[in-house]
Amino acid sequence: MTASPVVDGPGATDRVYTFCRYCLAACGVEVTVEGNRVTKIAADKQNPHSWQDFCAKGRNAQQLVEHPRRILAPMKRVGDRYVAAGWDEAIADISARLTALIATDGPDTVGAYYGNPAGFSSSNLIFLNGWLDGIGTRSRYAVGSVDQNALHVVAEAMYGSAIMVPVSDIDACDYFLLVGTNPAVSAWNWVETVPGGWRRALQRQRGGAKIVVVDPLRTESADLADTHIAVRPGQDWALLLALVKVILDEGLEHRQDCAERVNGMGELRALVAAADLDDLAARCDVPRALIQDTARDFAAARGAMVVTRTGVSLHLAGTVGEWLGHVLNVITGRMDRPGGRRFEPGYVDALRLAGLAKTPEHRNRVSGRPMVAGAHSLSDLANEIATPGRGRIRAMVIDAGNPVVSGPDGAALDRAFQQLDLLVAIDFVQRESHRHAHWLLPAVHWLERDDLLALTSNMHDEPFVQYGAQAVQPPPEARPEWRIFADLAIAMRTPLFGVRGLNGFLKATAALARLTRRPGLAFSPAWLDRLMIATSRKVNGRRLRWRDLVRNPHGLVLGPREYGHFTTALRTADKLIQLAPAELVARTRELLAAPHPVAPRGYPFQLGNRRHRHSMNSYLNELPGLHPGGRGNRVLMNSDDAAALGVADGDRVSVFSAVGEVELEAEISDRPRRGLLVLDHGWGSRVFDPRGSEPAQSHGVNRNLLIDANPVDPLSQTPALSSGYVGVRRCAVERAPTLASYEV
Ligand SMILES: Nc1nc2c(c(=O)[nH]1)N[C@H]1C(S)=C(S)[C@@H](COP(=O)(O)OP(=O)(O)OC[C@H]3O[C@@H](n4cnc5c(=O)[nH]c(N)nc54)[C@H](O)[C@@H]3O)O[C@H]1N2
Ligand SMILES: Nc1nc2c(c(=O)[nH]1)N[C@H]1C(S)=C(S)[C@@H](COP(=O)(O)OP(=O)(O)OC[C@H]3O[C@@H](n4cnc5c(=O)[nH]c(N)nc54)[C@H](O)[C@@H]3O)O[C@H]1N2
Ligand code: SF4
Ligand SMILES: [Mo]
Repeated sequence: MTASPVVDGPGATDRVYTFCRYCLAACGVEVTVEGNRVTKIAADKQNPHSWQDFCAKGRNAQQLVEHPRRILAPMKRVGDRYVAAGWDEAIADISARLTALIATDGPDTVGAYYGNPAGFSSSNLIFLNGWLDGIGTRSRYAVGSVDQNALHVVAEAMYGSAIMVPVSDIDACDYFLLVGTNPAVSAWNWVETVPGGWRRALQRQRGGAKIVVVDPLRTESADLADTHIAVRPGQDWALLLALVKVILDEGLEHRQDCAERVNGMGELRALVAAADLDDLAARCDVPRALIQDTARDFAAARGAMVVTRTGVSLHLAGTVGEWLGHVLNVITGRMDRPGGRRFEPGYVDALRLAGLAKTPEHRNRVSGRPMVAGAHSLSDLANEIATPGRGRIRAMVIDAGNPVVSGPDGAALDRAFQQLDLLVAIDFVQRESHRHAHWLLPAVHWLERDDLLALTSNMHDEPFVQYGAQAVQPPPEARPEWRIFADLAIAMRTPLFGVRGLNGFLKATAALARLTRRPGLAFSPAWLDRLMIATSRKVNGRRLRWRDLVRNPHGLVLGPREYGHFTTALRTADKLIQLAPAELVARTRELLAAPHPVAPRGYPFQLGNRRHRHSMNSYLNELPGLHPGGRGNRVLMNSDDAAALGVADGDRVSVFSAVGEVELEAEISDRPRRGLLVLDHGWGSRVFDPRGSEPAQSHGVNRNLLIDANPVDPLSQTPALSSGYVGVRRCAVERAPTLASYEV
């Protein structure tokens, strides 16, 4: 299907029903379009799945579409300026330069990084990987190492598939143990779609359910919780292991599930026997009695779930923390039971399809680290570019990402990008990570494209399908990523997906469309969407048809939530949940044997993170409709810590670590626990003006300049993004904001 916006009534004003693709909440939206301009975006109250949810980011989505600095045509760097060029020139130049590099240095010389928004397009990643497969490069980097890798590692080890993610069954839950998540702001999403999740949890609370929030910061979610546990940053693993220990020591486990559904109960018991409750309580700095009460209440609740998210994963022991969250759900019988965590099969068998994709195996030259979930760690990227030798990355494509800001030690990555022979950025505007780009390629916004997110249909908390319809036409020279990768593959004569003949097929359909003047004959990802539906699995006994999508622009709930799919979906050899995978047990023993955490000399604080309701990681925070003050981020300090250092609210302070330093305003509060500074990530990313000559704009500071890329969690390869050690001092003299740590 090409764009077939659903139009409500005749005339110049159209109404298109689609869904927001900024975050996984996937809120249904009603878009009012006048003459190819979006004039209003409202919540789609007729969306049967997500009608309760919507936020200002979705409401203002057209601001990015109409960004005054939007890249409208391919832009080529000439000296220190950019000039607009045509697509033919862009594709010919990029492909010639890549082909020449590969001829001398081999395929791994071409690297790619994709960021979070790439996953919200139905075709972007498929074609990015298809292109990289054709080239044969293993220099693949992704957002996972600064986001959800811990979950992939745990899901692979316990359930046999990196994408077998259990979803929250909120409306039957009586006890929510929320660890390292602030759903009041981030909309209950991290690899699951639970529209209105926080609102629904609060509704359960009004009916008697308990909400426990584990977070070193008293967040908006903690304010409304029944209990707030201010854990020491990075030590959730110790808290969760202690909870598991109390449950097993006191015989509170779900006997039947532990006997019939799991493998590894003996190893788990041996592990907890080796741990001491007082030692664990001291590590996470949570009173022993509170741990015991929490474990008993959790085990006794009728419906209960542990939810672990980025507050758990972005640390050096994040994978163990993530694992123990799953263990707690499994041993108390929460998997696939009302109020716990279900497996939603979705209308396509994503687990099977993911199993078919070939994932390259590779170890990085410099660190020797293998890939996790098909990609290397961002912590490795700067070294792989900067270190000479065969296999060195000399060309990079950044697809929908801002790794200098979202990853650790941005200054080192920025320096490395400057050394590249070729840097290509595919985005709407030129941000911090793109500043050394040789080519800026204009992308298409979700309001400008159709998406069927079939491969994440198993992440919705009820069986649901909606076609993400295009609302407006993109600027004439903007192109969807799939087309850029297909054109590059054709120009480089590298077979897409490594399959000979595919390039020729795409070329032939395009030629036929030109000849017959029927654009619909040219290949487009809509063909894949149709294929997904044609080969979809039955949901609630019913097979989906394409016309169901067309006739239901608000989306279609495909029947009630079902229980009972979890065990059949397991992809482990014995069809059991692997409760105690060897590498996780070994890593936990290592953590137990290590001394208790102490801050290094000179860096007595830990740097926590929070998100802003109106930002999406490093983007949307420059938009005046979302951030009217344009003020940027401030560092939140505990009032006792501030008093001890003589810092007052509004003072300028310098926050520094072994790798960087930033200067910004302090905000004094009793919300963070002592020893914690909280600085939201995503800020301090400049937006450049490649079409004009206006100065770069930026708000706030990039707190990830303070994060050492090493060490990493050995299992997820995630650095200590939310527990790095820092120092803070009051600035002696008032100075204008600086971008001190980048070489400007
Ligand atoms: N300290 C700390 N660091 C963190 C986190 C944290 O909590 N603390 N969170 C981490 C997490 S969870 C994430 S997901 C990452 C995010 O890391 P990234 O994904 O690398 O960064 P984003 O800020 O999401 O930048 C996305 C870029 O994609 C562009 N874009 C948006 N839509 C599209 C599109 O459709 N096509 C194209 N081509 N471009 C598009 C935007 O303009 C923007 O430049 O950051 C991580 N970093
Ligand atoms: N408004 C908004 N919504 C978003 C995003 C956004 O940028 N803005 N990003 C989206 C993305 S990409 C993602 S991945 C999700 C993330 O969703 P969440 O993981 O819920 O993200 P946060 O809101 O950052 O909540 C993480 C919480 O962990 C806490 N924390 C930090 N360190 C620790 C620790 O050691 N232990 C514990 N227990 N807690 C800790 C922080 O204080 C913070 O409150 O949100 C999505 N939704
Ligand atoms: S950004 Fe806001 S409107 Fe868009 S999907 Fe997420 S919560 Fe919904
Ligand atoms: Mo994320």
